[in-house]
Amino acid sequence: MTRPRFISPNEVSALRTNILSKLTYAVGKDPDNALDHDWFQATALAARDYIVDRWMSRTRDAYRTGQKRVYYLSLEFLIGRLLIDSLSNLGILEETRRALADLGVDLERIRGLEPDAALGNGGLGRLAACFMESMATLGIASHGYGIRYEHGLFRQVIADGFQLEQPENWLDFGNPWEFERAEVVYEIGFGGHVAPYGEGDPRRQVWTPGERIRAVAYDTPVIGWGGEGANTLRLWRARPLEILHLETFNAGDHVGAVANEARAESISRVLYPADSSEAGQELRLRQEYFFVAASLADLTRRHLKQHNDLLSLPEHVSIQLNDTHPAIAVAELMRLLVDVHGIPWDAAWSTTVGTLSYTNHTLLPEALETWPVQLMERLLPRHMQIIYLINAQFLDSLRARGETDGAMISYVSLIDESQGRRVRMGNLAFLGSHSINGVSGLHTDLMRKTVFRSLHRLYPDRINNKTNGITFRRWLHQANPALTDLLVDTLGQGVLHDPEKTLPQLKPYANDANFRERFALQRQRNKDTFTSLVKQRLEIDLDPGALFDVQIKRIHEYKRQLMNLLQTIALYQAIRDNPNGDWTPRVKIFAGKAAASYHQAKLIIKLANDVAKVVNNDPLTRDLLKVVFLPNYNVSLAEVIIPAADLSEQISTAGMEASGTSNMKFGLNGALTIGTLDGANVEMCELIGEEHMFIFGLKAAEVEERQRSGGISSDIIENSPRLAQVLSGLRAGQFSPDEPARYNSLLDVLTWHDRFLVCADFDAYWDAQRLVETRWQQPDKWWQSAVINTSSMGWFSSDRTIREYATEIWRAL
Ligand code: 26V
Repeated sequence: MTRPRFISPNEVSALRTNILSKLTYAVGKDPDNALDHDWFQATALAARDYIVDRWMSRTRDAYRTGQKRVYYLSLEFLIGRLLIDSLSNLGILEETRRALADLGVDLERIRGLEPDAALGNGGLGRLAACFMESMATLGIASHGYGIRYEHGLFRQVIADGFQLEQPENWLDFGNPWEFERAEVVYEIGFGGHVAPYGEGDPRRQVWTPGERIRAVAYDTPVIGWGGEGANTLRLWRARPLEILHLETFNAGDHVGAVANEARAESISRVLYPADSSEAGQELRLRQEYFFVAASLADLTRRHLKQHNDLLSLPEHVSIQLNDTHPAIAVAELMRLLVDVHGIPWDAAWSTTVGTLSYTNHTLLPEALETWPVQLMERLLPRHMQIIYLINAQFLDSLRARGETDGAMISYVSLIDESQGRRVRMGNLAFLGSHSINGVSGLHTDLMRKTVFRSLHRLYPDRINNKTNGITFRRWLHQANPALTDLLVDTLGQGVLHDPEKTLPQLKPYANDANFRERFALQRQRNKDTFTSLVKQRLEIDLDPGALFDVQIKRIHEYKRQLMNLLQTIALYQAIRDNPNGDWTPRVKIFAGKAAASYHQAKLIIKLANDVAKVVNNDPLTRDLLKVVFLPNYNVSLAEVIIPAADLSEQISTAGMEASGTSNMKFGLNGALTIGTLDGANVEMCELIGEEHMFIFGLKAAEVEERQRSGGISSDIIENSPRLAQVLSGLRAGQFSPDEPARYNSLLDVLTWHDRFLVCADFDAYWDAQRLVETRWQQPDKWWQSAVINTSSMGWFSSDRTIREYATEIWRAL
């Protein structure tokens, strides 16, 4: 297949020379002694040179044209590996492969040596990474701002079926993609005291922090598709003002002399490995303020250099807050405008609101951020004052409008008085932004009706929807070259450049038996690759002809991996009861990490491993059912699993998954979805057609209705013999003979506090799974649906999502 070319003709030999020269002069190795890792470094550095040329010319253009700038503030960027991404976007992947082959090096072998940049927990962080790539592709002048965590998301090790967390040391061998900017440094303050500025508006104050640290910039260029656009991901590292306290050292206290350093650096030491637990820890708040303060200082400096007036900020700058994690930006921007630059309060407020916009990613009450007022007062005394001022102004305006409903007023207040006094970061982000968006149609609708219902009534134009998307460059071109080749063969190169327009043209091929066969063949190759990976990592033999049924995502009760496992047990019991029945051979594949402190989620991982142990060793079911839990789920593993999946499990309790993005990745790669009408599944269903998916279960409105009755499931269990049998097997220790009571807590929750309605949806899920089998047994129909899935996914390109942000929120295109 011919791939687009973006660089000069003699590229293979030029690349070979460049790689060799990097190996010699940058890595310091002789080709004869170079290890694979050295070759990886040399190749990455050579690729980086090509990126840098474009990056610099893009950066110059952005200055010259005065293009509007977009800043994406996110505590997470789940980037994964960059080598293939960069080569592929530059259009030199095949050329590099050949250049390396000439040097006796296999690109496939060295690509696996790059550590994943796992600077995120899950969907929210991966979305930020997809967005960065799309913004570069669309030529939007943007910066991502975040933290350069020394340790990304923990490495998950499974020992005796339990999750253990180990530190992830992604920087151990250096990071060839980044540039340290030792000269781009800002001082960040904490604590201290606040005093009036002097005469004039008392709302202007002077903050004297009691503690200061430094934020140092590290830049990673992000190259867009076609190598045209390139933007910057600027991550901050925390450093002490003074590394070594010489007096202390000289006095003989050698450890105390570097205490400063340890305290400052702890801020960028590690990514918070939870995606929904009670926030409230001081270090997390320090992280949030640290990166927001550094980013705002940096972007206002850049703005002033070009426009020398901060009142024009909204005209030239858009700042997108990725969830409430950077919401302190509302108070920090006010502080910069009012205290530092002397701008009158009201003008500062409209500048702030005109510049900021906020994306909400969850409605789960336990994941909505609030901070204790006391902690805020201690760590960020000036910001707390500003928050009080914003609140007072807001509540006064409500009273002036004649609002008298006390319950409503206390609900929209920035201060939650119900459980100790806490600052509601969601309300702060809402008031300080001109746009508040959800990430799927259903989610946005629920935002208007639930968490933000009162604020929505007060500001009916602010909430809007931007359904998530994924970058096809990573999730199709790189992850699934076999399918990509087939699509290019069939539809031409246009499918690479403009899949939104071109992919729908694939639809008629669903009825072409010859095409379906080719489509099934690429899947089979991916399944073979995955089968060898499982054999190599877990010593489990899979039948590559079986139906590969996959659920990979963070482990969370609302995502209902437990419901999937209970089904697996039900199926196992049913096969055992009738081993000669007409069963469809299946492999149930799971992967995902649980927050270290999330007990129930960790127990679900243990259950998956316990079930696997029993099922995989039962000679009666051996050829029909296998269960696999792959340790250490990350972006790179997803890139191997998704192209090999036949069935995608998207089975969250309706109304709880804001969007989901793996649902889109699976659909694009031609897997069929079994799922609830939740998040972006709803839009997928509209575009793909319900007949090509397996939709089941309670709808969001029904969930809400049923939850009001309290989550007692004993009657449901009584009326479902299949579920009852599963639960009594578990209760009797069928999967934990060494500790029969191991799952009692899970069972009790299911029976008496089934908040996620696992029991209520169990039978409907069983029936949907039987329809899956019926379809699988008719390959023509299965592959017809698979092709229709792929052909319908063009709209879910993150280019579409970013175009919507750019035109409707940022006004940057
Ligand atoms: C919350 C917290 C709170 C405690 C400290 C650490 C932490 C880290 C992350 C979060 C945010 C969780 C929200 C989230 O990840 N939402 C996911 O966003 C995806 C992209 O929009 C979306 O597809 C998923 O449905 C949604 O769950």
